[in-house]
Amino acid sequence: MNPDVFRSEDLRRGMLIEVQRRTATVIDESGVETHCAYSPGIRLKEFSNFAVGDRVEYFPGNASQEPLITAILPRVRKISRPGPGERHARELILAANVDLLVVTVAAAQPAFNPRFLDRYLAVAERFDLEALICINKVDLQPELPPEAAYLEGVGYARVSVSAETGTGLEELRAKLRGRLAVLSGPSGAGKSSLIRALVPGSDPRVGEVRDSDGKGRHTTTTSHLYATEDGVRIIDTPGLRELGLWNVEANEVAALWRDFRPYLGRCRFTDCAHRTEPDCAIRAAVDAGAIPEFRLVSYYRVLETLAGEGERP
Ligand SMILES: Nc1nc2c(ncn2[C@@H]2O[C@H](COP(=O)(O)OP(=O)(O)O)[C@@H](O)[C@H]2O)c(=O)[nH]1
Ligand SMILES: [Mg+2]
Ligand SMILES: [Zn+2]
Repeated sequence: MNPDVFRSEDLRRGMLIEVQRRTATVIDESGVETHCAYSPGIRLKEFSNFAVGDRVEYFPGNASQEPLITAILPRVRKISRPGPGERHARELILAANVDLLVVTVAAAQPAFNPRFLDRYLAVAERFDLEALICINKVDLQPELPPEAAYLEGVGYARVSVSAETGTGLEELRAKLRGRLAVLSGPSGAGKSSLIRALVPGSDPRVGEVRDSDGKGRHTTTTSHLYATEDGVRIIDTPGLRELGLWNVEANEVAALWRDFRPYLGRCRFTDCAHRTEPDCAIRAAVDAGAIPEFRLVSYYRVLETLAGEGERP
């Protein structure tokens, strides 16, 4: 790259909506997309460290110079996980600058399961993100599950929608507007269908629900940020879909359960795991009906996952 080819006043600012190995797509304020290469300086310093949602400075291109990303601007937040396989120690950034985690679960097909909600809400707490519970497929089951109503009571916002019929989508749009949201939730919950419904002209592949077990198939492969003219910006990332509590110690988990917090530090043992220890304040709260049993069960499931006992909902 020849620095004489463009002047600093030619540089613009935008946000990464898709990141590939050698190129990335940037969107500007007015929704114009530019496919850019990385300037050599950036590639050396920060190669493989860009994420969807990152704000960048870029040269939009001219007759003698292809579009180039020239700088990455400071991030306010990131969602990351350990890298795959032998690169485990290396951080993989799934999304940057996100300020809302949309936790999508189905009201039916697959059957409503509060454990998924609890896990993703814990992810939101872990990354210090606001969470929005999104109950999809209300066309199949319009009744609000009591567990979702309880979670609303402890302070999590909730919308009930149908990607199929359009119910609740306007309310969802209103809650997304002005935010940078990331879509999470188990396979088959309807994430791709919601993107298609929210973002005109988008085409995330929508999986089939397998008849045998009712679970959806994995179809999304790369993270993508979808932006609409009416101010909705939402990231679909495969890395978050199955779940993610990474780099969390067992003794940090209980604090991710928002309703457990008032009781923490009140158990007889300071290192109480709230399992079988005597005089446990959390279990006492469950026994007294102040915390519903399902919250304790999903907390135990996450502890088991961390202990390497495998993942199950
Ligand atoms: N009845 C009904 N089916 C839906 C709704 N949203 C998605 N589906 C179906 O659920 C299945 C999984 O949807 P998909 O968007 O691929 O889920 P994802 O795995 O979370 O991306 C597909 O067969 C969709 O057609 C909905 O609101 N109502
Ligand atoms: Mg999908
Ligand atoms: Zn305890």
